[in-house]
Amino acid sequence: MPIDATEPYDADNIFAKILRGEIPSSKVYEDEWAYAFEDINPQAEIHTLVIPKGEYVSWDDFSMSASAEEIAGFVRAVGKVARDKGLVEPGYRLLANVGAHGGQEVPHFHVHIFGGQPLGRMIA
Ligand code: D5M
Repeated sequence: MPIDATEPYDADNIFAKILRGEIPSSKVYEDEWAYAFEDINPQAEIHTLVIPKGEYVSWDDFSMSASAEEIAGFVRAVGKVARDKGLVEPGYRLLANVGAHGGQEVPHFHVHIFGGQPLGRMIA
């Protein structure tokens, strides 16, 4: 079920539980600002999720409420994950679904990294 991007943060959402180590995930990267893990239902050869460690429901919440330091740290982490996976050449795609029309299902802000194959013009 898509979420309402303006809803309050739910500390029991599945990505909050992953961050707390309460449920398992295939971790690929972690630093002070971000945690990255493999998507459980991959839509491309490489499909990795990057989430901020702070409690933000959506891109709207993150971009409007996070500090400049958190935003910079998170953006740098997304770039690092893509580099570490060798995706810069031949390229990759970033996606953030926001709210109901965006098809966002997990109410903790996340960026999808897709790669490992030509992605065409599909929108995930
Ligand atoms: O994308 C939410 C994404 O989160 C979707 O691609 C599946 C993925 N997902 C859901 N539960 C898990 C767990 N437990 N591990 C890894 N990946 C998960 P959205 O942008 O909200 O539609």
